[in-house]
Amino acid sequence: MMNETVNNTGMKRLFKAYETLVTRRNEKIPEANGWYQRYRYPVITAEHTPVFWRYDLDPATNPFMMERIGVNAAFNAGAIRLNGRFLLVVRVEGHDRKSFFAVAESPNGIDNFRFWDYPLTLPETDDPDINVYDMRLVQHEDGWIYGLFCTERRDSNAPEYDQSAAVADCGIARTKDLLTWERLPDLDSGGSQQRNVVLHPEFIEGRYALYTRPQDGFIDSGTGGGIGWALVDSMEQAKVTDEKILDPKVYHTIREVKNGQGPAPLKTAEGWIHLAHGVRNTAAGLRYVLYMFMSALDDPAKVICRPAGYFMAPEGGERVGDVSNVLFSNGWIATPEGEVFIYYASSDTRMHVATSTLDRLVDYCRNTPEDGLRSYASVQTRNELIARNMEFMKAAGWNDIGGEK
Ligand code: M1P
Repeated sequence: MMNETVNNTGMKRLFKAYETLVTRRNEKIPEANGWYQRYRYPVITAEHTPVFWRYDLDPATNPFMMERIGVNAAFNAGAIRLNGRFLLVVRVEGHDRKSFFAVAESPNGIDNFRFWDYPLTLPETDDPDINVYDMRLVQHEDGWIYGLFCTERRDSNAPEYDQSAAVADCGIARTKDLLTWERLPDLDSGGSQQRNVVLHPEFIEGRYALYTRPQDGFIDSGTGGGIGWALVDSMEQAKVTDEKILDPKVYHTIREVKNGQGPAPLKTAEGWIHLAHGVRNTAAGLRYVLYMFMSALDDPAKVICRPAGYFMAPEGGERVGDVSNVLFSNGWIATPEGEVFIYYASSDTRMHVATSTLDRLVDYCRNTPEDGLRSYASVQTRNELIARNMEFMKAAGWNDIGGEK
């Protein structure tokens, strides 16, 4: 009786704390650069997973009110807007290191995200996945919503003593409602490993188009790498026969080690805008940042604008987590009004949102200078801006500190 009272009180406290967390209003943090606005609070964390996913609520079987199945992190979410609802397919990772997918829904896209009662039941293939993660959701013009994700299995060629060698492939599933999923065969990519494979939302020359990321090893991209492009005849037996790199890794840039397409690109009147992640090495380990580029409307594989450097990099608390110094995005949503919700994860731990508009992102892609790839060229590019501004300030009668005379 004593135990039961303590337990019920404790459980009520847990539920109350949970409600306070998931109903907390988010607040914009003003950004100076005009590209986007960050928000004060992460939109989804491990603590946003329902209490009843983690605790046995029955005092008879859980007299000490202990957590039974812990959740370690909630990150790298795919995103889609369906019937006006903002839906994320979140990568939830248990204490057992296994990731699984779960849908979280919000009425406004910036706060009040709640998970659906059960995680997503993803069917297996004949060769069961050991771990699945990082789903990209695409409403394709064929009428299906596709979820492309990484499926990871132990490398069967590795010697027994090596229990970390893995193989990454692209898993494919489709749905109409995010509730019932049909699993299709994994992408046949002819022997190379694949992560960060993304389906383009429209047919190209009557075929399905994939952004790929061929790599030699599980972590290192080796001779592979770069964002690739492949046309496939069917998603039911998807097979890469011809792949070209549309956005390569480049020495001394934010994507010199590897890169990967983020979510599927957004269509605008001026071209397809892409969000991607770029990885460089540092003495403190790999650093993942987000960058953008634009490709031609009539040929999404032809890059027409390459703004230099990063669009978003980890800041403040975003810098720290299970894999520190990482920003990663595999989901964004554009509304019919042209607002863009960029969902990004920090340090493989939690989800955030930043908001922008299609107009701003197009302007960013069109007018941010390209990387000159040398310090000298960077100075020249900056000097051109300074010189134009000097002329402007002179003509406008501004003094040299920018104040009006
Ligand atoms: O740990 C950072 C990221 O590493 C991988 O991304 P990539 O294949 O580009 O290196 C993925 O495991 C991703 O989930 C993770 O966030």
